[in-house]
Amino acid sequence: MNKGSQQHPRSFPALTFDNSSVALHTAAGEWTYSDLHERINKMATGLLDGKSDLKEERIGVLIPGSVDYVTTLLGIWRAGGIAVPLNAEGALPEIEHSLTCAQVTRLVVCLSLDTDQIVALHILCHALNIKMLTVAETLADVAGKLPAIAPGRRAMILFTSGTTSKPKGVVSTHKNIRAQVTTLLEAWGWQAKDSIPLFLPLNHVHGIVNVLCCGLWIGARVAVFRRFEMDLLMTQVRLRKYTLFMAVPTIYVKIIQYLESLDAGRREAITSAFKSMRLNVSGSAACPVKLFNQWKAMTGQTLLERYGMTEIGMGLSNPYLGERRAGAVGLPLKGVDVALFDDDGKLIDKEDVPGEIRVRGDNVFLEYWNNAQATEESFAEGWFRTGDVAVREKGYYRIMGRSSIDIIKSGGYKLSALEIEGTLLTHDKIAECAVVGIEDETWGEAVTAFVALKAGQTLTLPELKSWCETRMSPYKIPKSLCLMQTLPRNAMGKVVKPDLKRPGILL
Ligand code: MLC
Ligand code: AMP
Repeated sequence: MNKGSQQHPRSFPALTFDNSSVALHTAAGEWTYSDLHERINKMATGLLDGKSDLKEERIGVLIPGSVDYVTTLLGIWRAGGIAVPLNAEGALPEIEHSLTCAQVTRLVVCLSLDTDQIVALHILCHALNIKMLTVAETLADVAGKLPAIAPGRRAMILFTSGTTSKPKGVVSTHKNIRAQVTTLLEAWGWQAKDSIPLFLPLNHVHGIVNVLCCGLWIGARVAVFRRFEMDLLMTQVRLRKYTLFMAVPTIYVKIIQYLESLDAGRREAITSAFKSMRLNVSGSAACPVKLFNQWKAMTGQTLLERYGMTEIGMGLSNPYLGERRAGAVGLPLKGVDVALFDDDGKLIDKEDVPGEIRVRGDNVFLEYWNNAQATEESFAEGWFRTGDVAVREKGYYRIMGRSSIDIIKSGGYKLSALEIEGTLLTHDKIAECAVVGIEDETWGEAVTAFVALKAGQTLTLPELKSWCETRMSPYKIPKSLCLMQTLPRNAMGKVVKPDLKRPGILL
């Protein structure tokens, strides 16, 4: 039978498989689809622990990329729980916020995390009355009966930064995830014979939906890395292990820098391997035209840029077959309604007129967890308001920016300036501060802190960075610090952030 045509009889995830084909390749070994199904079913049975259905219990997942991560995520789905994937490299206060906000009752962790982190997690879980588990101790000896899951049920909560200070929990249903996956399978011609590396963080849709779920749904081979490791990854690329490659622009920038550091022979072995792939995709942040052209010149691959968001999965994509236009994000994916609206909420039907991107469809999330007000505010007449501004030019959408200056995209991560400012303001020496994203070739935007100190105080960047280490994820830590007497404010007393974003401000 044709691999990929065989649907697993369970509802979601409908892994397609033939028993012997490899589903996951990891540093610890390979798992065929049948091994993986068995392991997931044992995990689901273990999580159920005699119950018939987890009934949307929130279960946290704090496991780096591995078979244990996949087993846990899909085990929770299969047992009727809501998976709450967390940033394995996150700072404790951030993990605490996610656990508390999502009302997590059990947390599955991996013992290979740093010992100090495990101890700190133990203390935190104890204080929050959360049971901490490992995969090994949860797996049942034999798989038992598992519940049938209706597609409208909640499956996952992912945390996303917004314009308020703390990240919100985005709730997706099984139906949402199915819609997000199936549209990509068709749009990008996924096949069971595909092979893809997965090195992106596993608490965001790019890694979870676009790579992992798409790969496992179609019956492809997914090579899971614990994190992005250039040498290891490039060795596998050189050995022509992959047909597909999906990454954020920063990763393409870093690969180009890496290739430029190699001698001609080693560089050629890797660039020709990229060339032989079926498809290279870029997304999660704007792909500069310069990068698009550099990648094409170096590897012969025309990057396919697409646009997405945690709340919608993917919305717009350049075509797999057809013109892939530099600097543009293409057209609405099948099954996804996309339209632009002006400031008065009127639909824009003309080309070349910018407006907010709004999205409708089965792909759009259900709600922000426990935050009816934020959910209500983010929809208008059934359309989800992305806060991104775009224009349609010769048929294709082009992203122009975001309606809020307080959202920063750094290396594909969406960050809230207000959240970072809130933490910085708890520093003893800081009187006032404003955080902005300054354009940066590697990161897209680099987190930059403008700070006015309390009288008589001094502060250096290394000092600030080390203070931030236990308080925020590494990628939120300011890359630059600019000390000012006072911050520029308007007549209303509000910091004039556009002034701080002016090119050359840091010189
Ligand atoms: C790491 N650092 C970052 C950073 N990532 N700083 C700013 N922004 C980032 N994104 C810090 C490190 O802590 C370190 O700090 C220094 O930068 C250099 O680290 P590195 O080792 O060179 O970076 P690395 O660990 O390799 O990480 C880079 C990366 C990672 C690009 C691989 O950021 C990444 O995986 N980004 C992808 C995020 C993602 O998946 N987003 C999708 C969201 S979903 P120091 O001080 O120690 O030197 C979404 C929807 C959609 O957006 O459309 O897909
Ligand atoms: P997140 O909330 O982490 O899912 O990030 C989603 C945001 O990433 C979107 O709202 C956009 O601002 C941005 N984004 C995703 N893809 C692109 C792209 N191709 N070009 C520009 N911005 C993008």
